[in-house]
Amino acid sequence: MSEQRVLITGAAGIVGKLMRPRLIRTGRVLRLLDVQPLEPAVAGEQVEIVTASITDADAMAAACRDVDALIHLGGISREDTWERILEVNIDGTHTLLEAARAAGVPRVVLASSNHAVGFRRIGEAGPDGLPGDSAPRPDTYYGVSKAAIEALGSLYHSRFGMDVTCLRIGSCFERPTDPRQLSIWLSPDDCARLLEACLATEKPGYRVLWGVSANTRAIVSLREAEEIGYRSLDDAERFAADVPPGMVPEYIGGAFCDAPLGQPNPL
Ligand code: 15L
Repeated sequence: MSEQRVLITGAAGIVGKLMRPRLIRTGRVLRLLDVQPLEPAVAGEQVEIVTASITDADAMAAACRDVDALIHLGGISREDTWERILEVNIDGTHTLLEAARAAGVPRVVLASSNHAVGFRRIGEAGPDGLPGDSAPRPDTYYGVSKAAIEALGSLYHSRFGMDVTCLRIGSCFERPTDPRQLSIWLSPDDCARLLEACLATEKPGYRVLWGVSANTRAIVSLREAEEIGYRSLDDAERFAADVPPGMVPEYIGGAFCDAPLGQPNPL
């Protein structure tokens, strides 16, 4: 059987770094791409390193060559000026999807975010939690860009038959650090499980789903993720005693909902 080549953008970012060791598989080559420098491959690691911006069309055309699946984690990961969000997150994703389409990449996973629906009230959907594909209610320009990324994915699926799964990622860090994250934490191991499900499921079509762990204090639905075979094995609750007490916010986006619009967020 031939090797599977998976292109991961944003590989030097928080989630990208957490995924690198977790997505290594026999028979799989990870093509890791970022504007920032990446650690070179260590012995036995089937890894190709590409230093490039997703806004560079020629570089993306080269990066998408011979790729079986694309995991797009790249871009600005928090609030910034409208110009920067537009250029990097929206235009950059368009440039990348165009390159993927031209190269015939059949399967794409797009990192969306809880901030695409940040102004949805916690609990508004009742005990089953907010569905994975609820209509966008962005909390920032960053959140708008995630809604736009989901829309671009939908367009590329409908026009070109590309399989596109958009993940509304909660808080993907080593551990939750505030009360809101106890509800929307995505453990790194669960993130890798979810990505493996996205890579393995047959004919996913176009989907939008939540990327969170099976947290005791869940506020969003795992139904759509479970439909593609995701099974969470983690729960933020085991860290609850270490999380400083505080108010659970009114909205899913938490502090993003109050952050000054269009101002680079230092967090
Ligand atoms: C995100 O979308 C950000 O990329 C990440 O840095 C966190 O802020 C996360 O959301 C969150 O809401 O915790």
